[in-house]
Amino acid sequence: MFENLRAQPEDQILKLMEQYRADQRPEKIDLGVGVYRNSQGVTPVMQAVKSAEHQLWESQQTKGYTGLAGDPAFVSAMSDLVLGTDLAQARRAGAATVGGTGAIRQGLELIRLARPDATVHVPDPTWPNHTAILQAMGMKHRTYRYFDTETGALDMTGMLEDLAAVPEGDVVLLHGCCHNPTGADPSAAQWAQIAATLQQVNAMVMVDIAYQGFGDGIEEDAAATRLLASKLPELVIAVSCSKNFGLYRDRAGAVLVVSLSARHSAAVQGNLATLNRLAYSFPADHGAALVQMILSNPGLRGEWMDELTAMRDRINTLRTELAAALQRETGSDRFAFIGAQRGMFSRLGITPDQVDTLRDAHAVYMVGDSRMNIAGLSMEQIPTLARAIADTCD
Ligand code: PLP
Ligand code: TYF
Repeated sequence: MFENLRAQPEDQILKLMEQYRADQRPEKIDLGVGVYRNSQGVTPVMQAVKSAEHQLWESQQTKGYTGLAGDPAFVSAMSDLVLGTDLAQARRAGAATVGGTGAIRQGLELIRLARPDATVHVPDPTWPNHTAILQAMGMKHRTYRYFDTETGALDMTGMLEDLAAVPEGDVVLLHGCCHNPTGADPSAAQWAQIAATLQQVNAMVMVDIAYQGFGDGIEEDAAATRLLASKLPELVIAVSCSKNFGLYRDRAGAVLVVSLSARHSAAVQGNLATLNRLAYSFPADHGAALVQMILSNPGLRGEWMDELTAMRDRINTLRTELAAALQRETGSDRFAFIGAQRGMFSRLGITPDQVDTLRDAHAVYMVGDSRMNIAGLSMEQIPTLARAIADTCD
């Protein structure tokens, strides 16, 4: 029967990761997969995570099953981290998932159960997995304008026009902060306009938030999601702990749902538990347990916040320095947006051929759409990178 299988399209980001590993040139620079690296090029286990693991090893009495929605204490801690404490608890539901990707999948499954015919509107561009998952699920989807490739900034006019035309009951997917792949986020004032438009059209909104704490801070990066939760009757949120807790392979994440009333929340909660059961019964708990311990222990939480701040500061310093180096090398402000944007990613705005040249001639690896993972850089690599980019773009 397996002769019937067709080859699946590869994930371009993960393919690039393999290519980079195989490259023997010592000067190679990896701006591909979205993984944070410190100044030594290492993706570290955070100290707060190490401490929590130590404590967990000492205190954990059982590895017996949690619940279908995972440990409620983890979900509640994540809910407060993302939504704050103002929103009524009775309107909240949620489940632990297998990473942020699992949260996206379960959130979309929930939406499909509630409204099988809805079209999901995603930003152009978006994280390629969004479209791949929607495609695999057979859900209708289309894009809304988001990014101005000329200026490297948000296309606010286009975005608002497209969102205003979303049919009632359709789904709009937004990146809560640190947009992947562009690094272009709406300002607070723009988020207010977006929220007002979504209210008007009565769309079902889903927020994907995978980089809380990587932009301007834990509270700042959650502001847009909290605004939407305060204005809209319903909201689905897919949260990842991969980046901000450095738990990539432990697969910690949560799907959070805000609904109109306690009655709706109970129905949502039951459906989320069933969706987990149908996919993998119980979600993984090790990473979730660490996150729950860190968030509920003031000492660990403080340590985690400090480490996260250092990561954010490093990325933002790299942004400033790279923008300045590119200004010097090119004698233009063409790449100034890199300094102003937030999160791991920016799109350089060069052609696929130029991306190939950077890889072949300069051992610089970035995704084909010219997305760079700024967090993959070291300060020492900036002059070389800026020269290679200036060379290639001449
Ligand atoms: N959403 C976005 C926009 C991402 O970039 C990622 C990638 O890490 C995720 C969700 C989910 O990541 P994970 O499944 O590793 O938690
Ligand atoms: O966009 C990125 O690079 C990260 C990591 O299938 C990632 O979000 C990339 C591809 C993928 C899963 C995670």
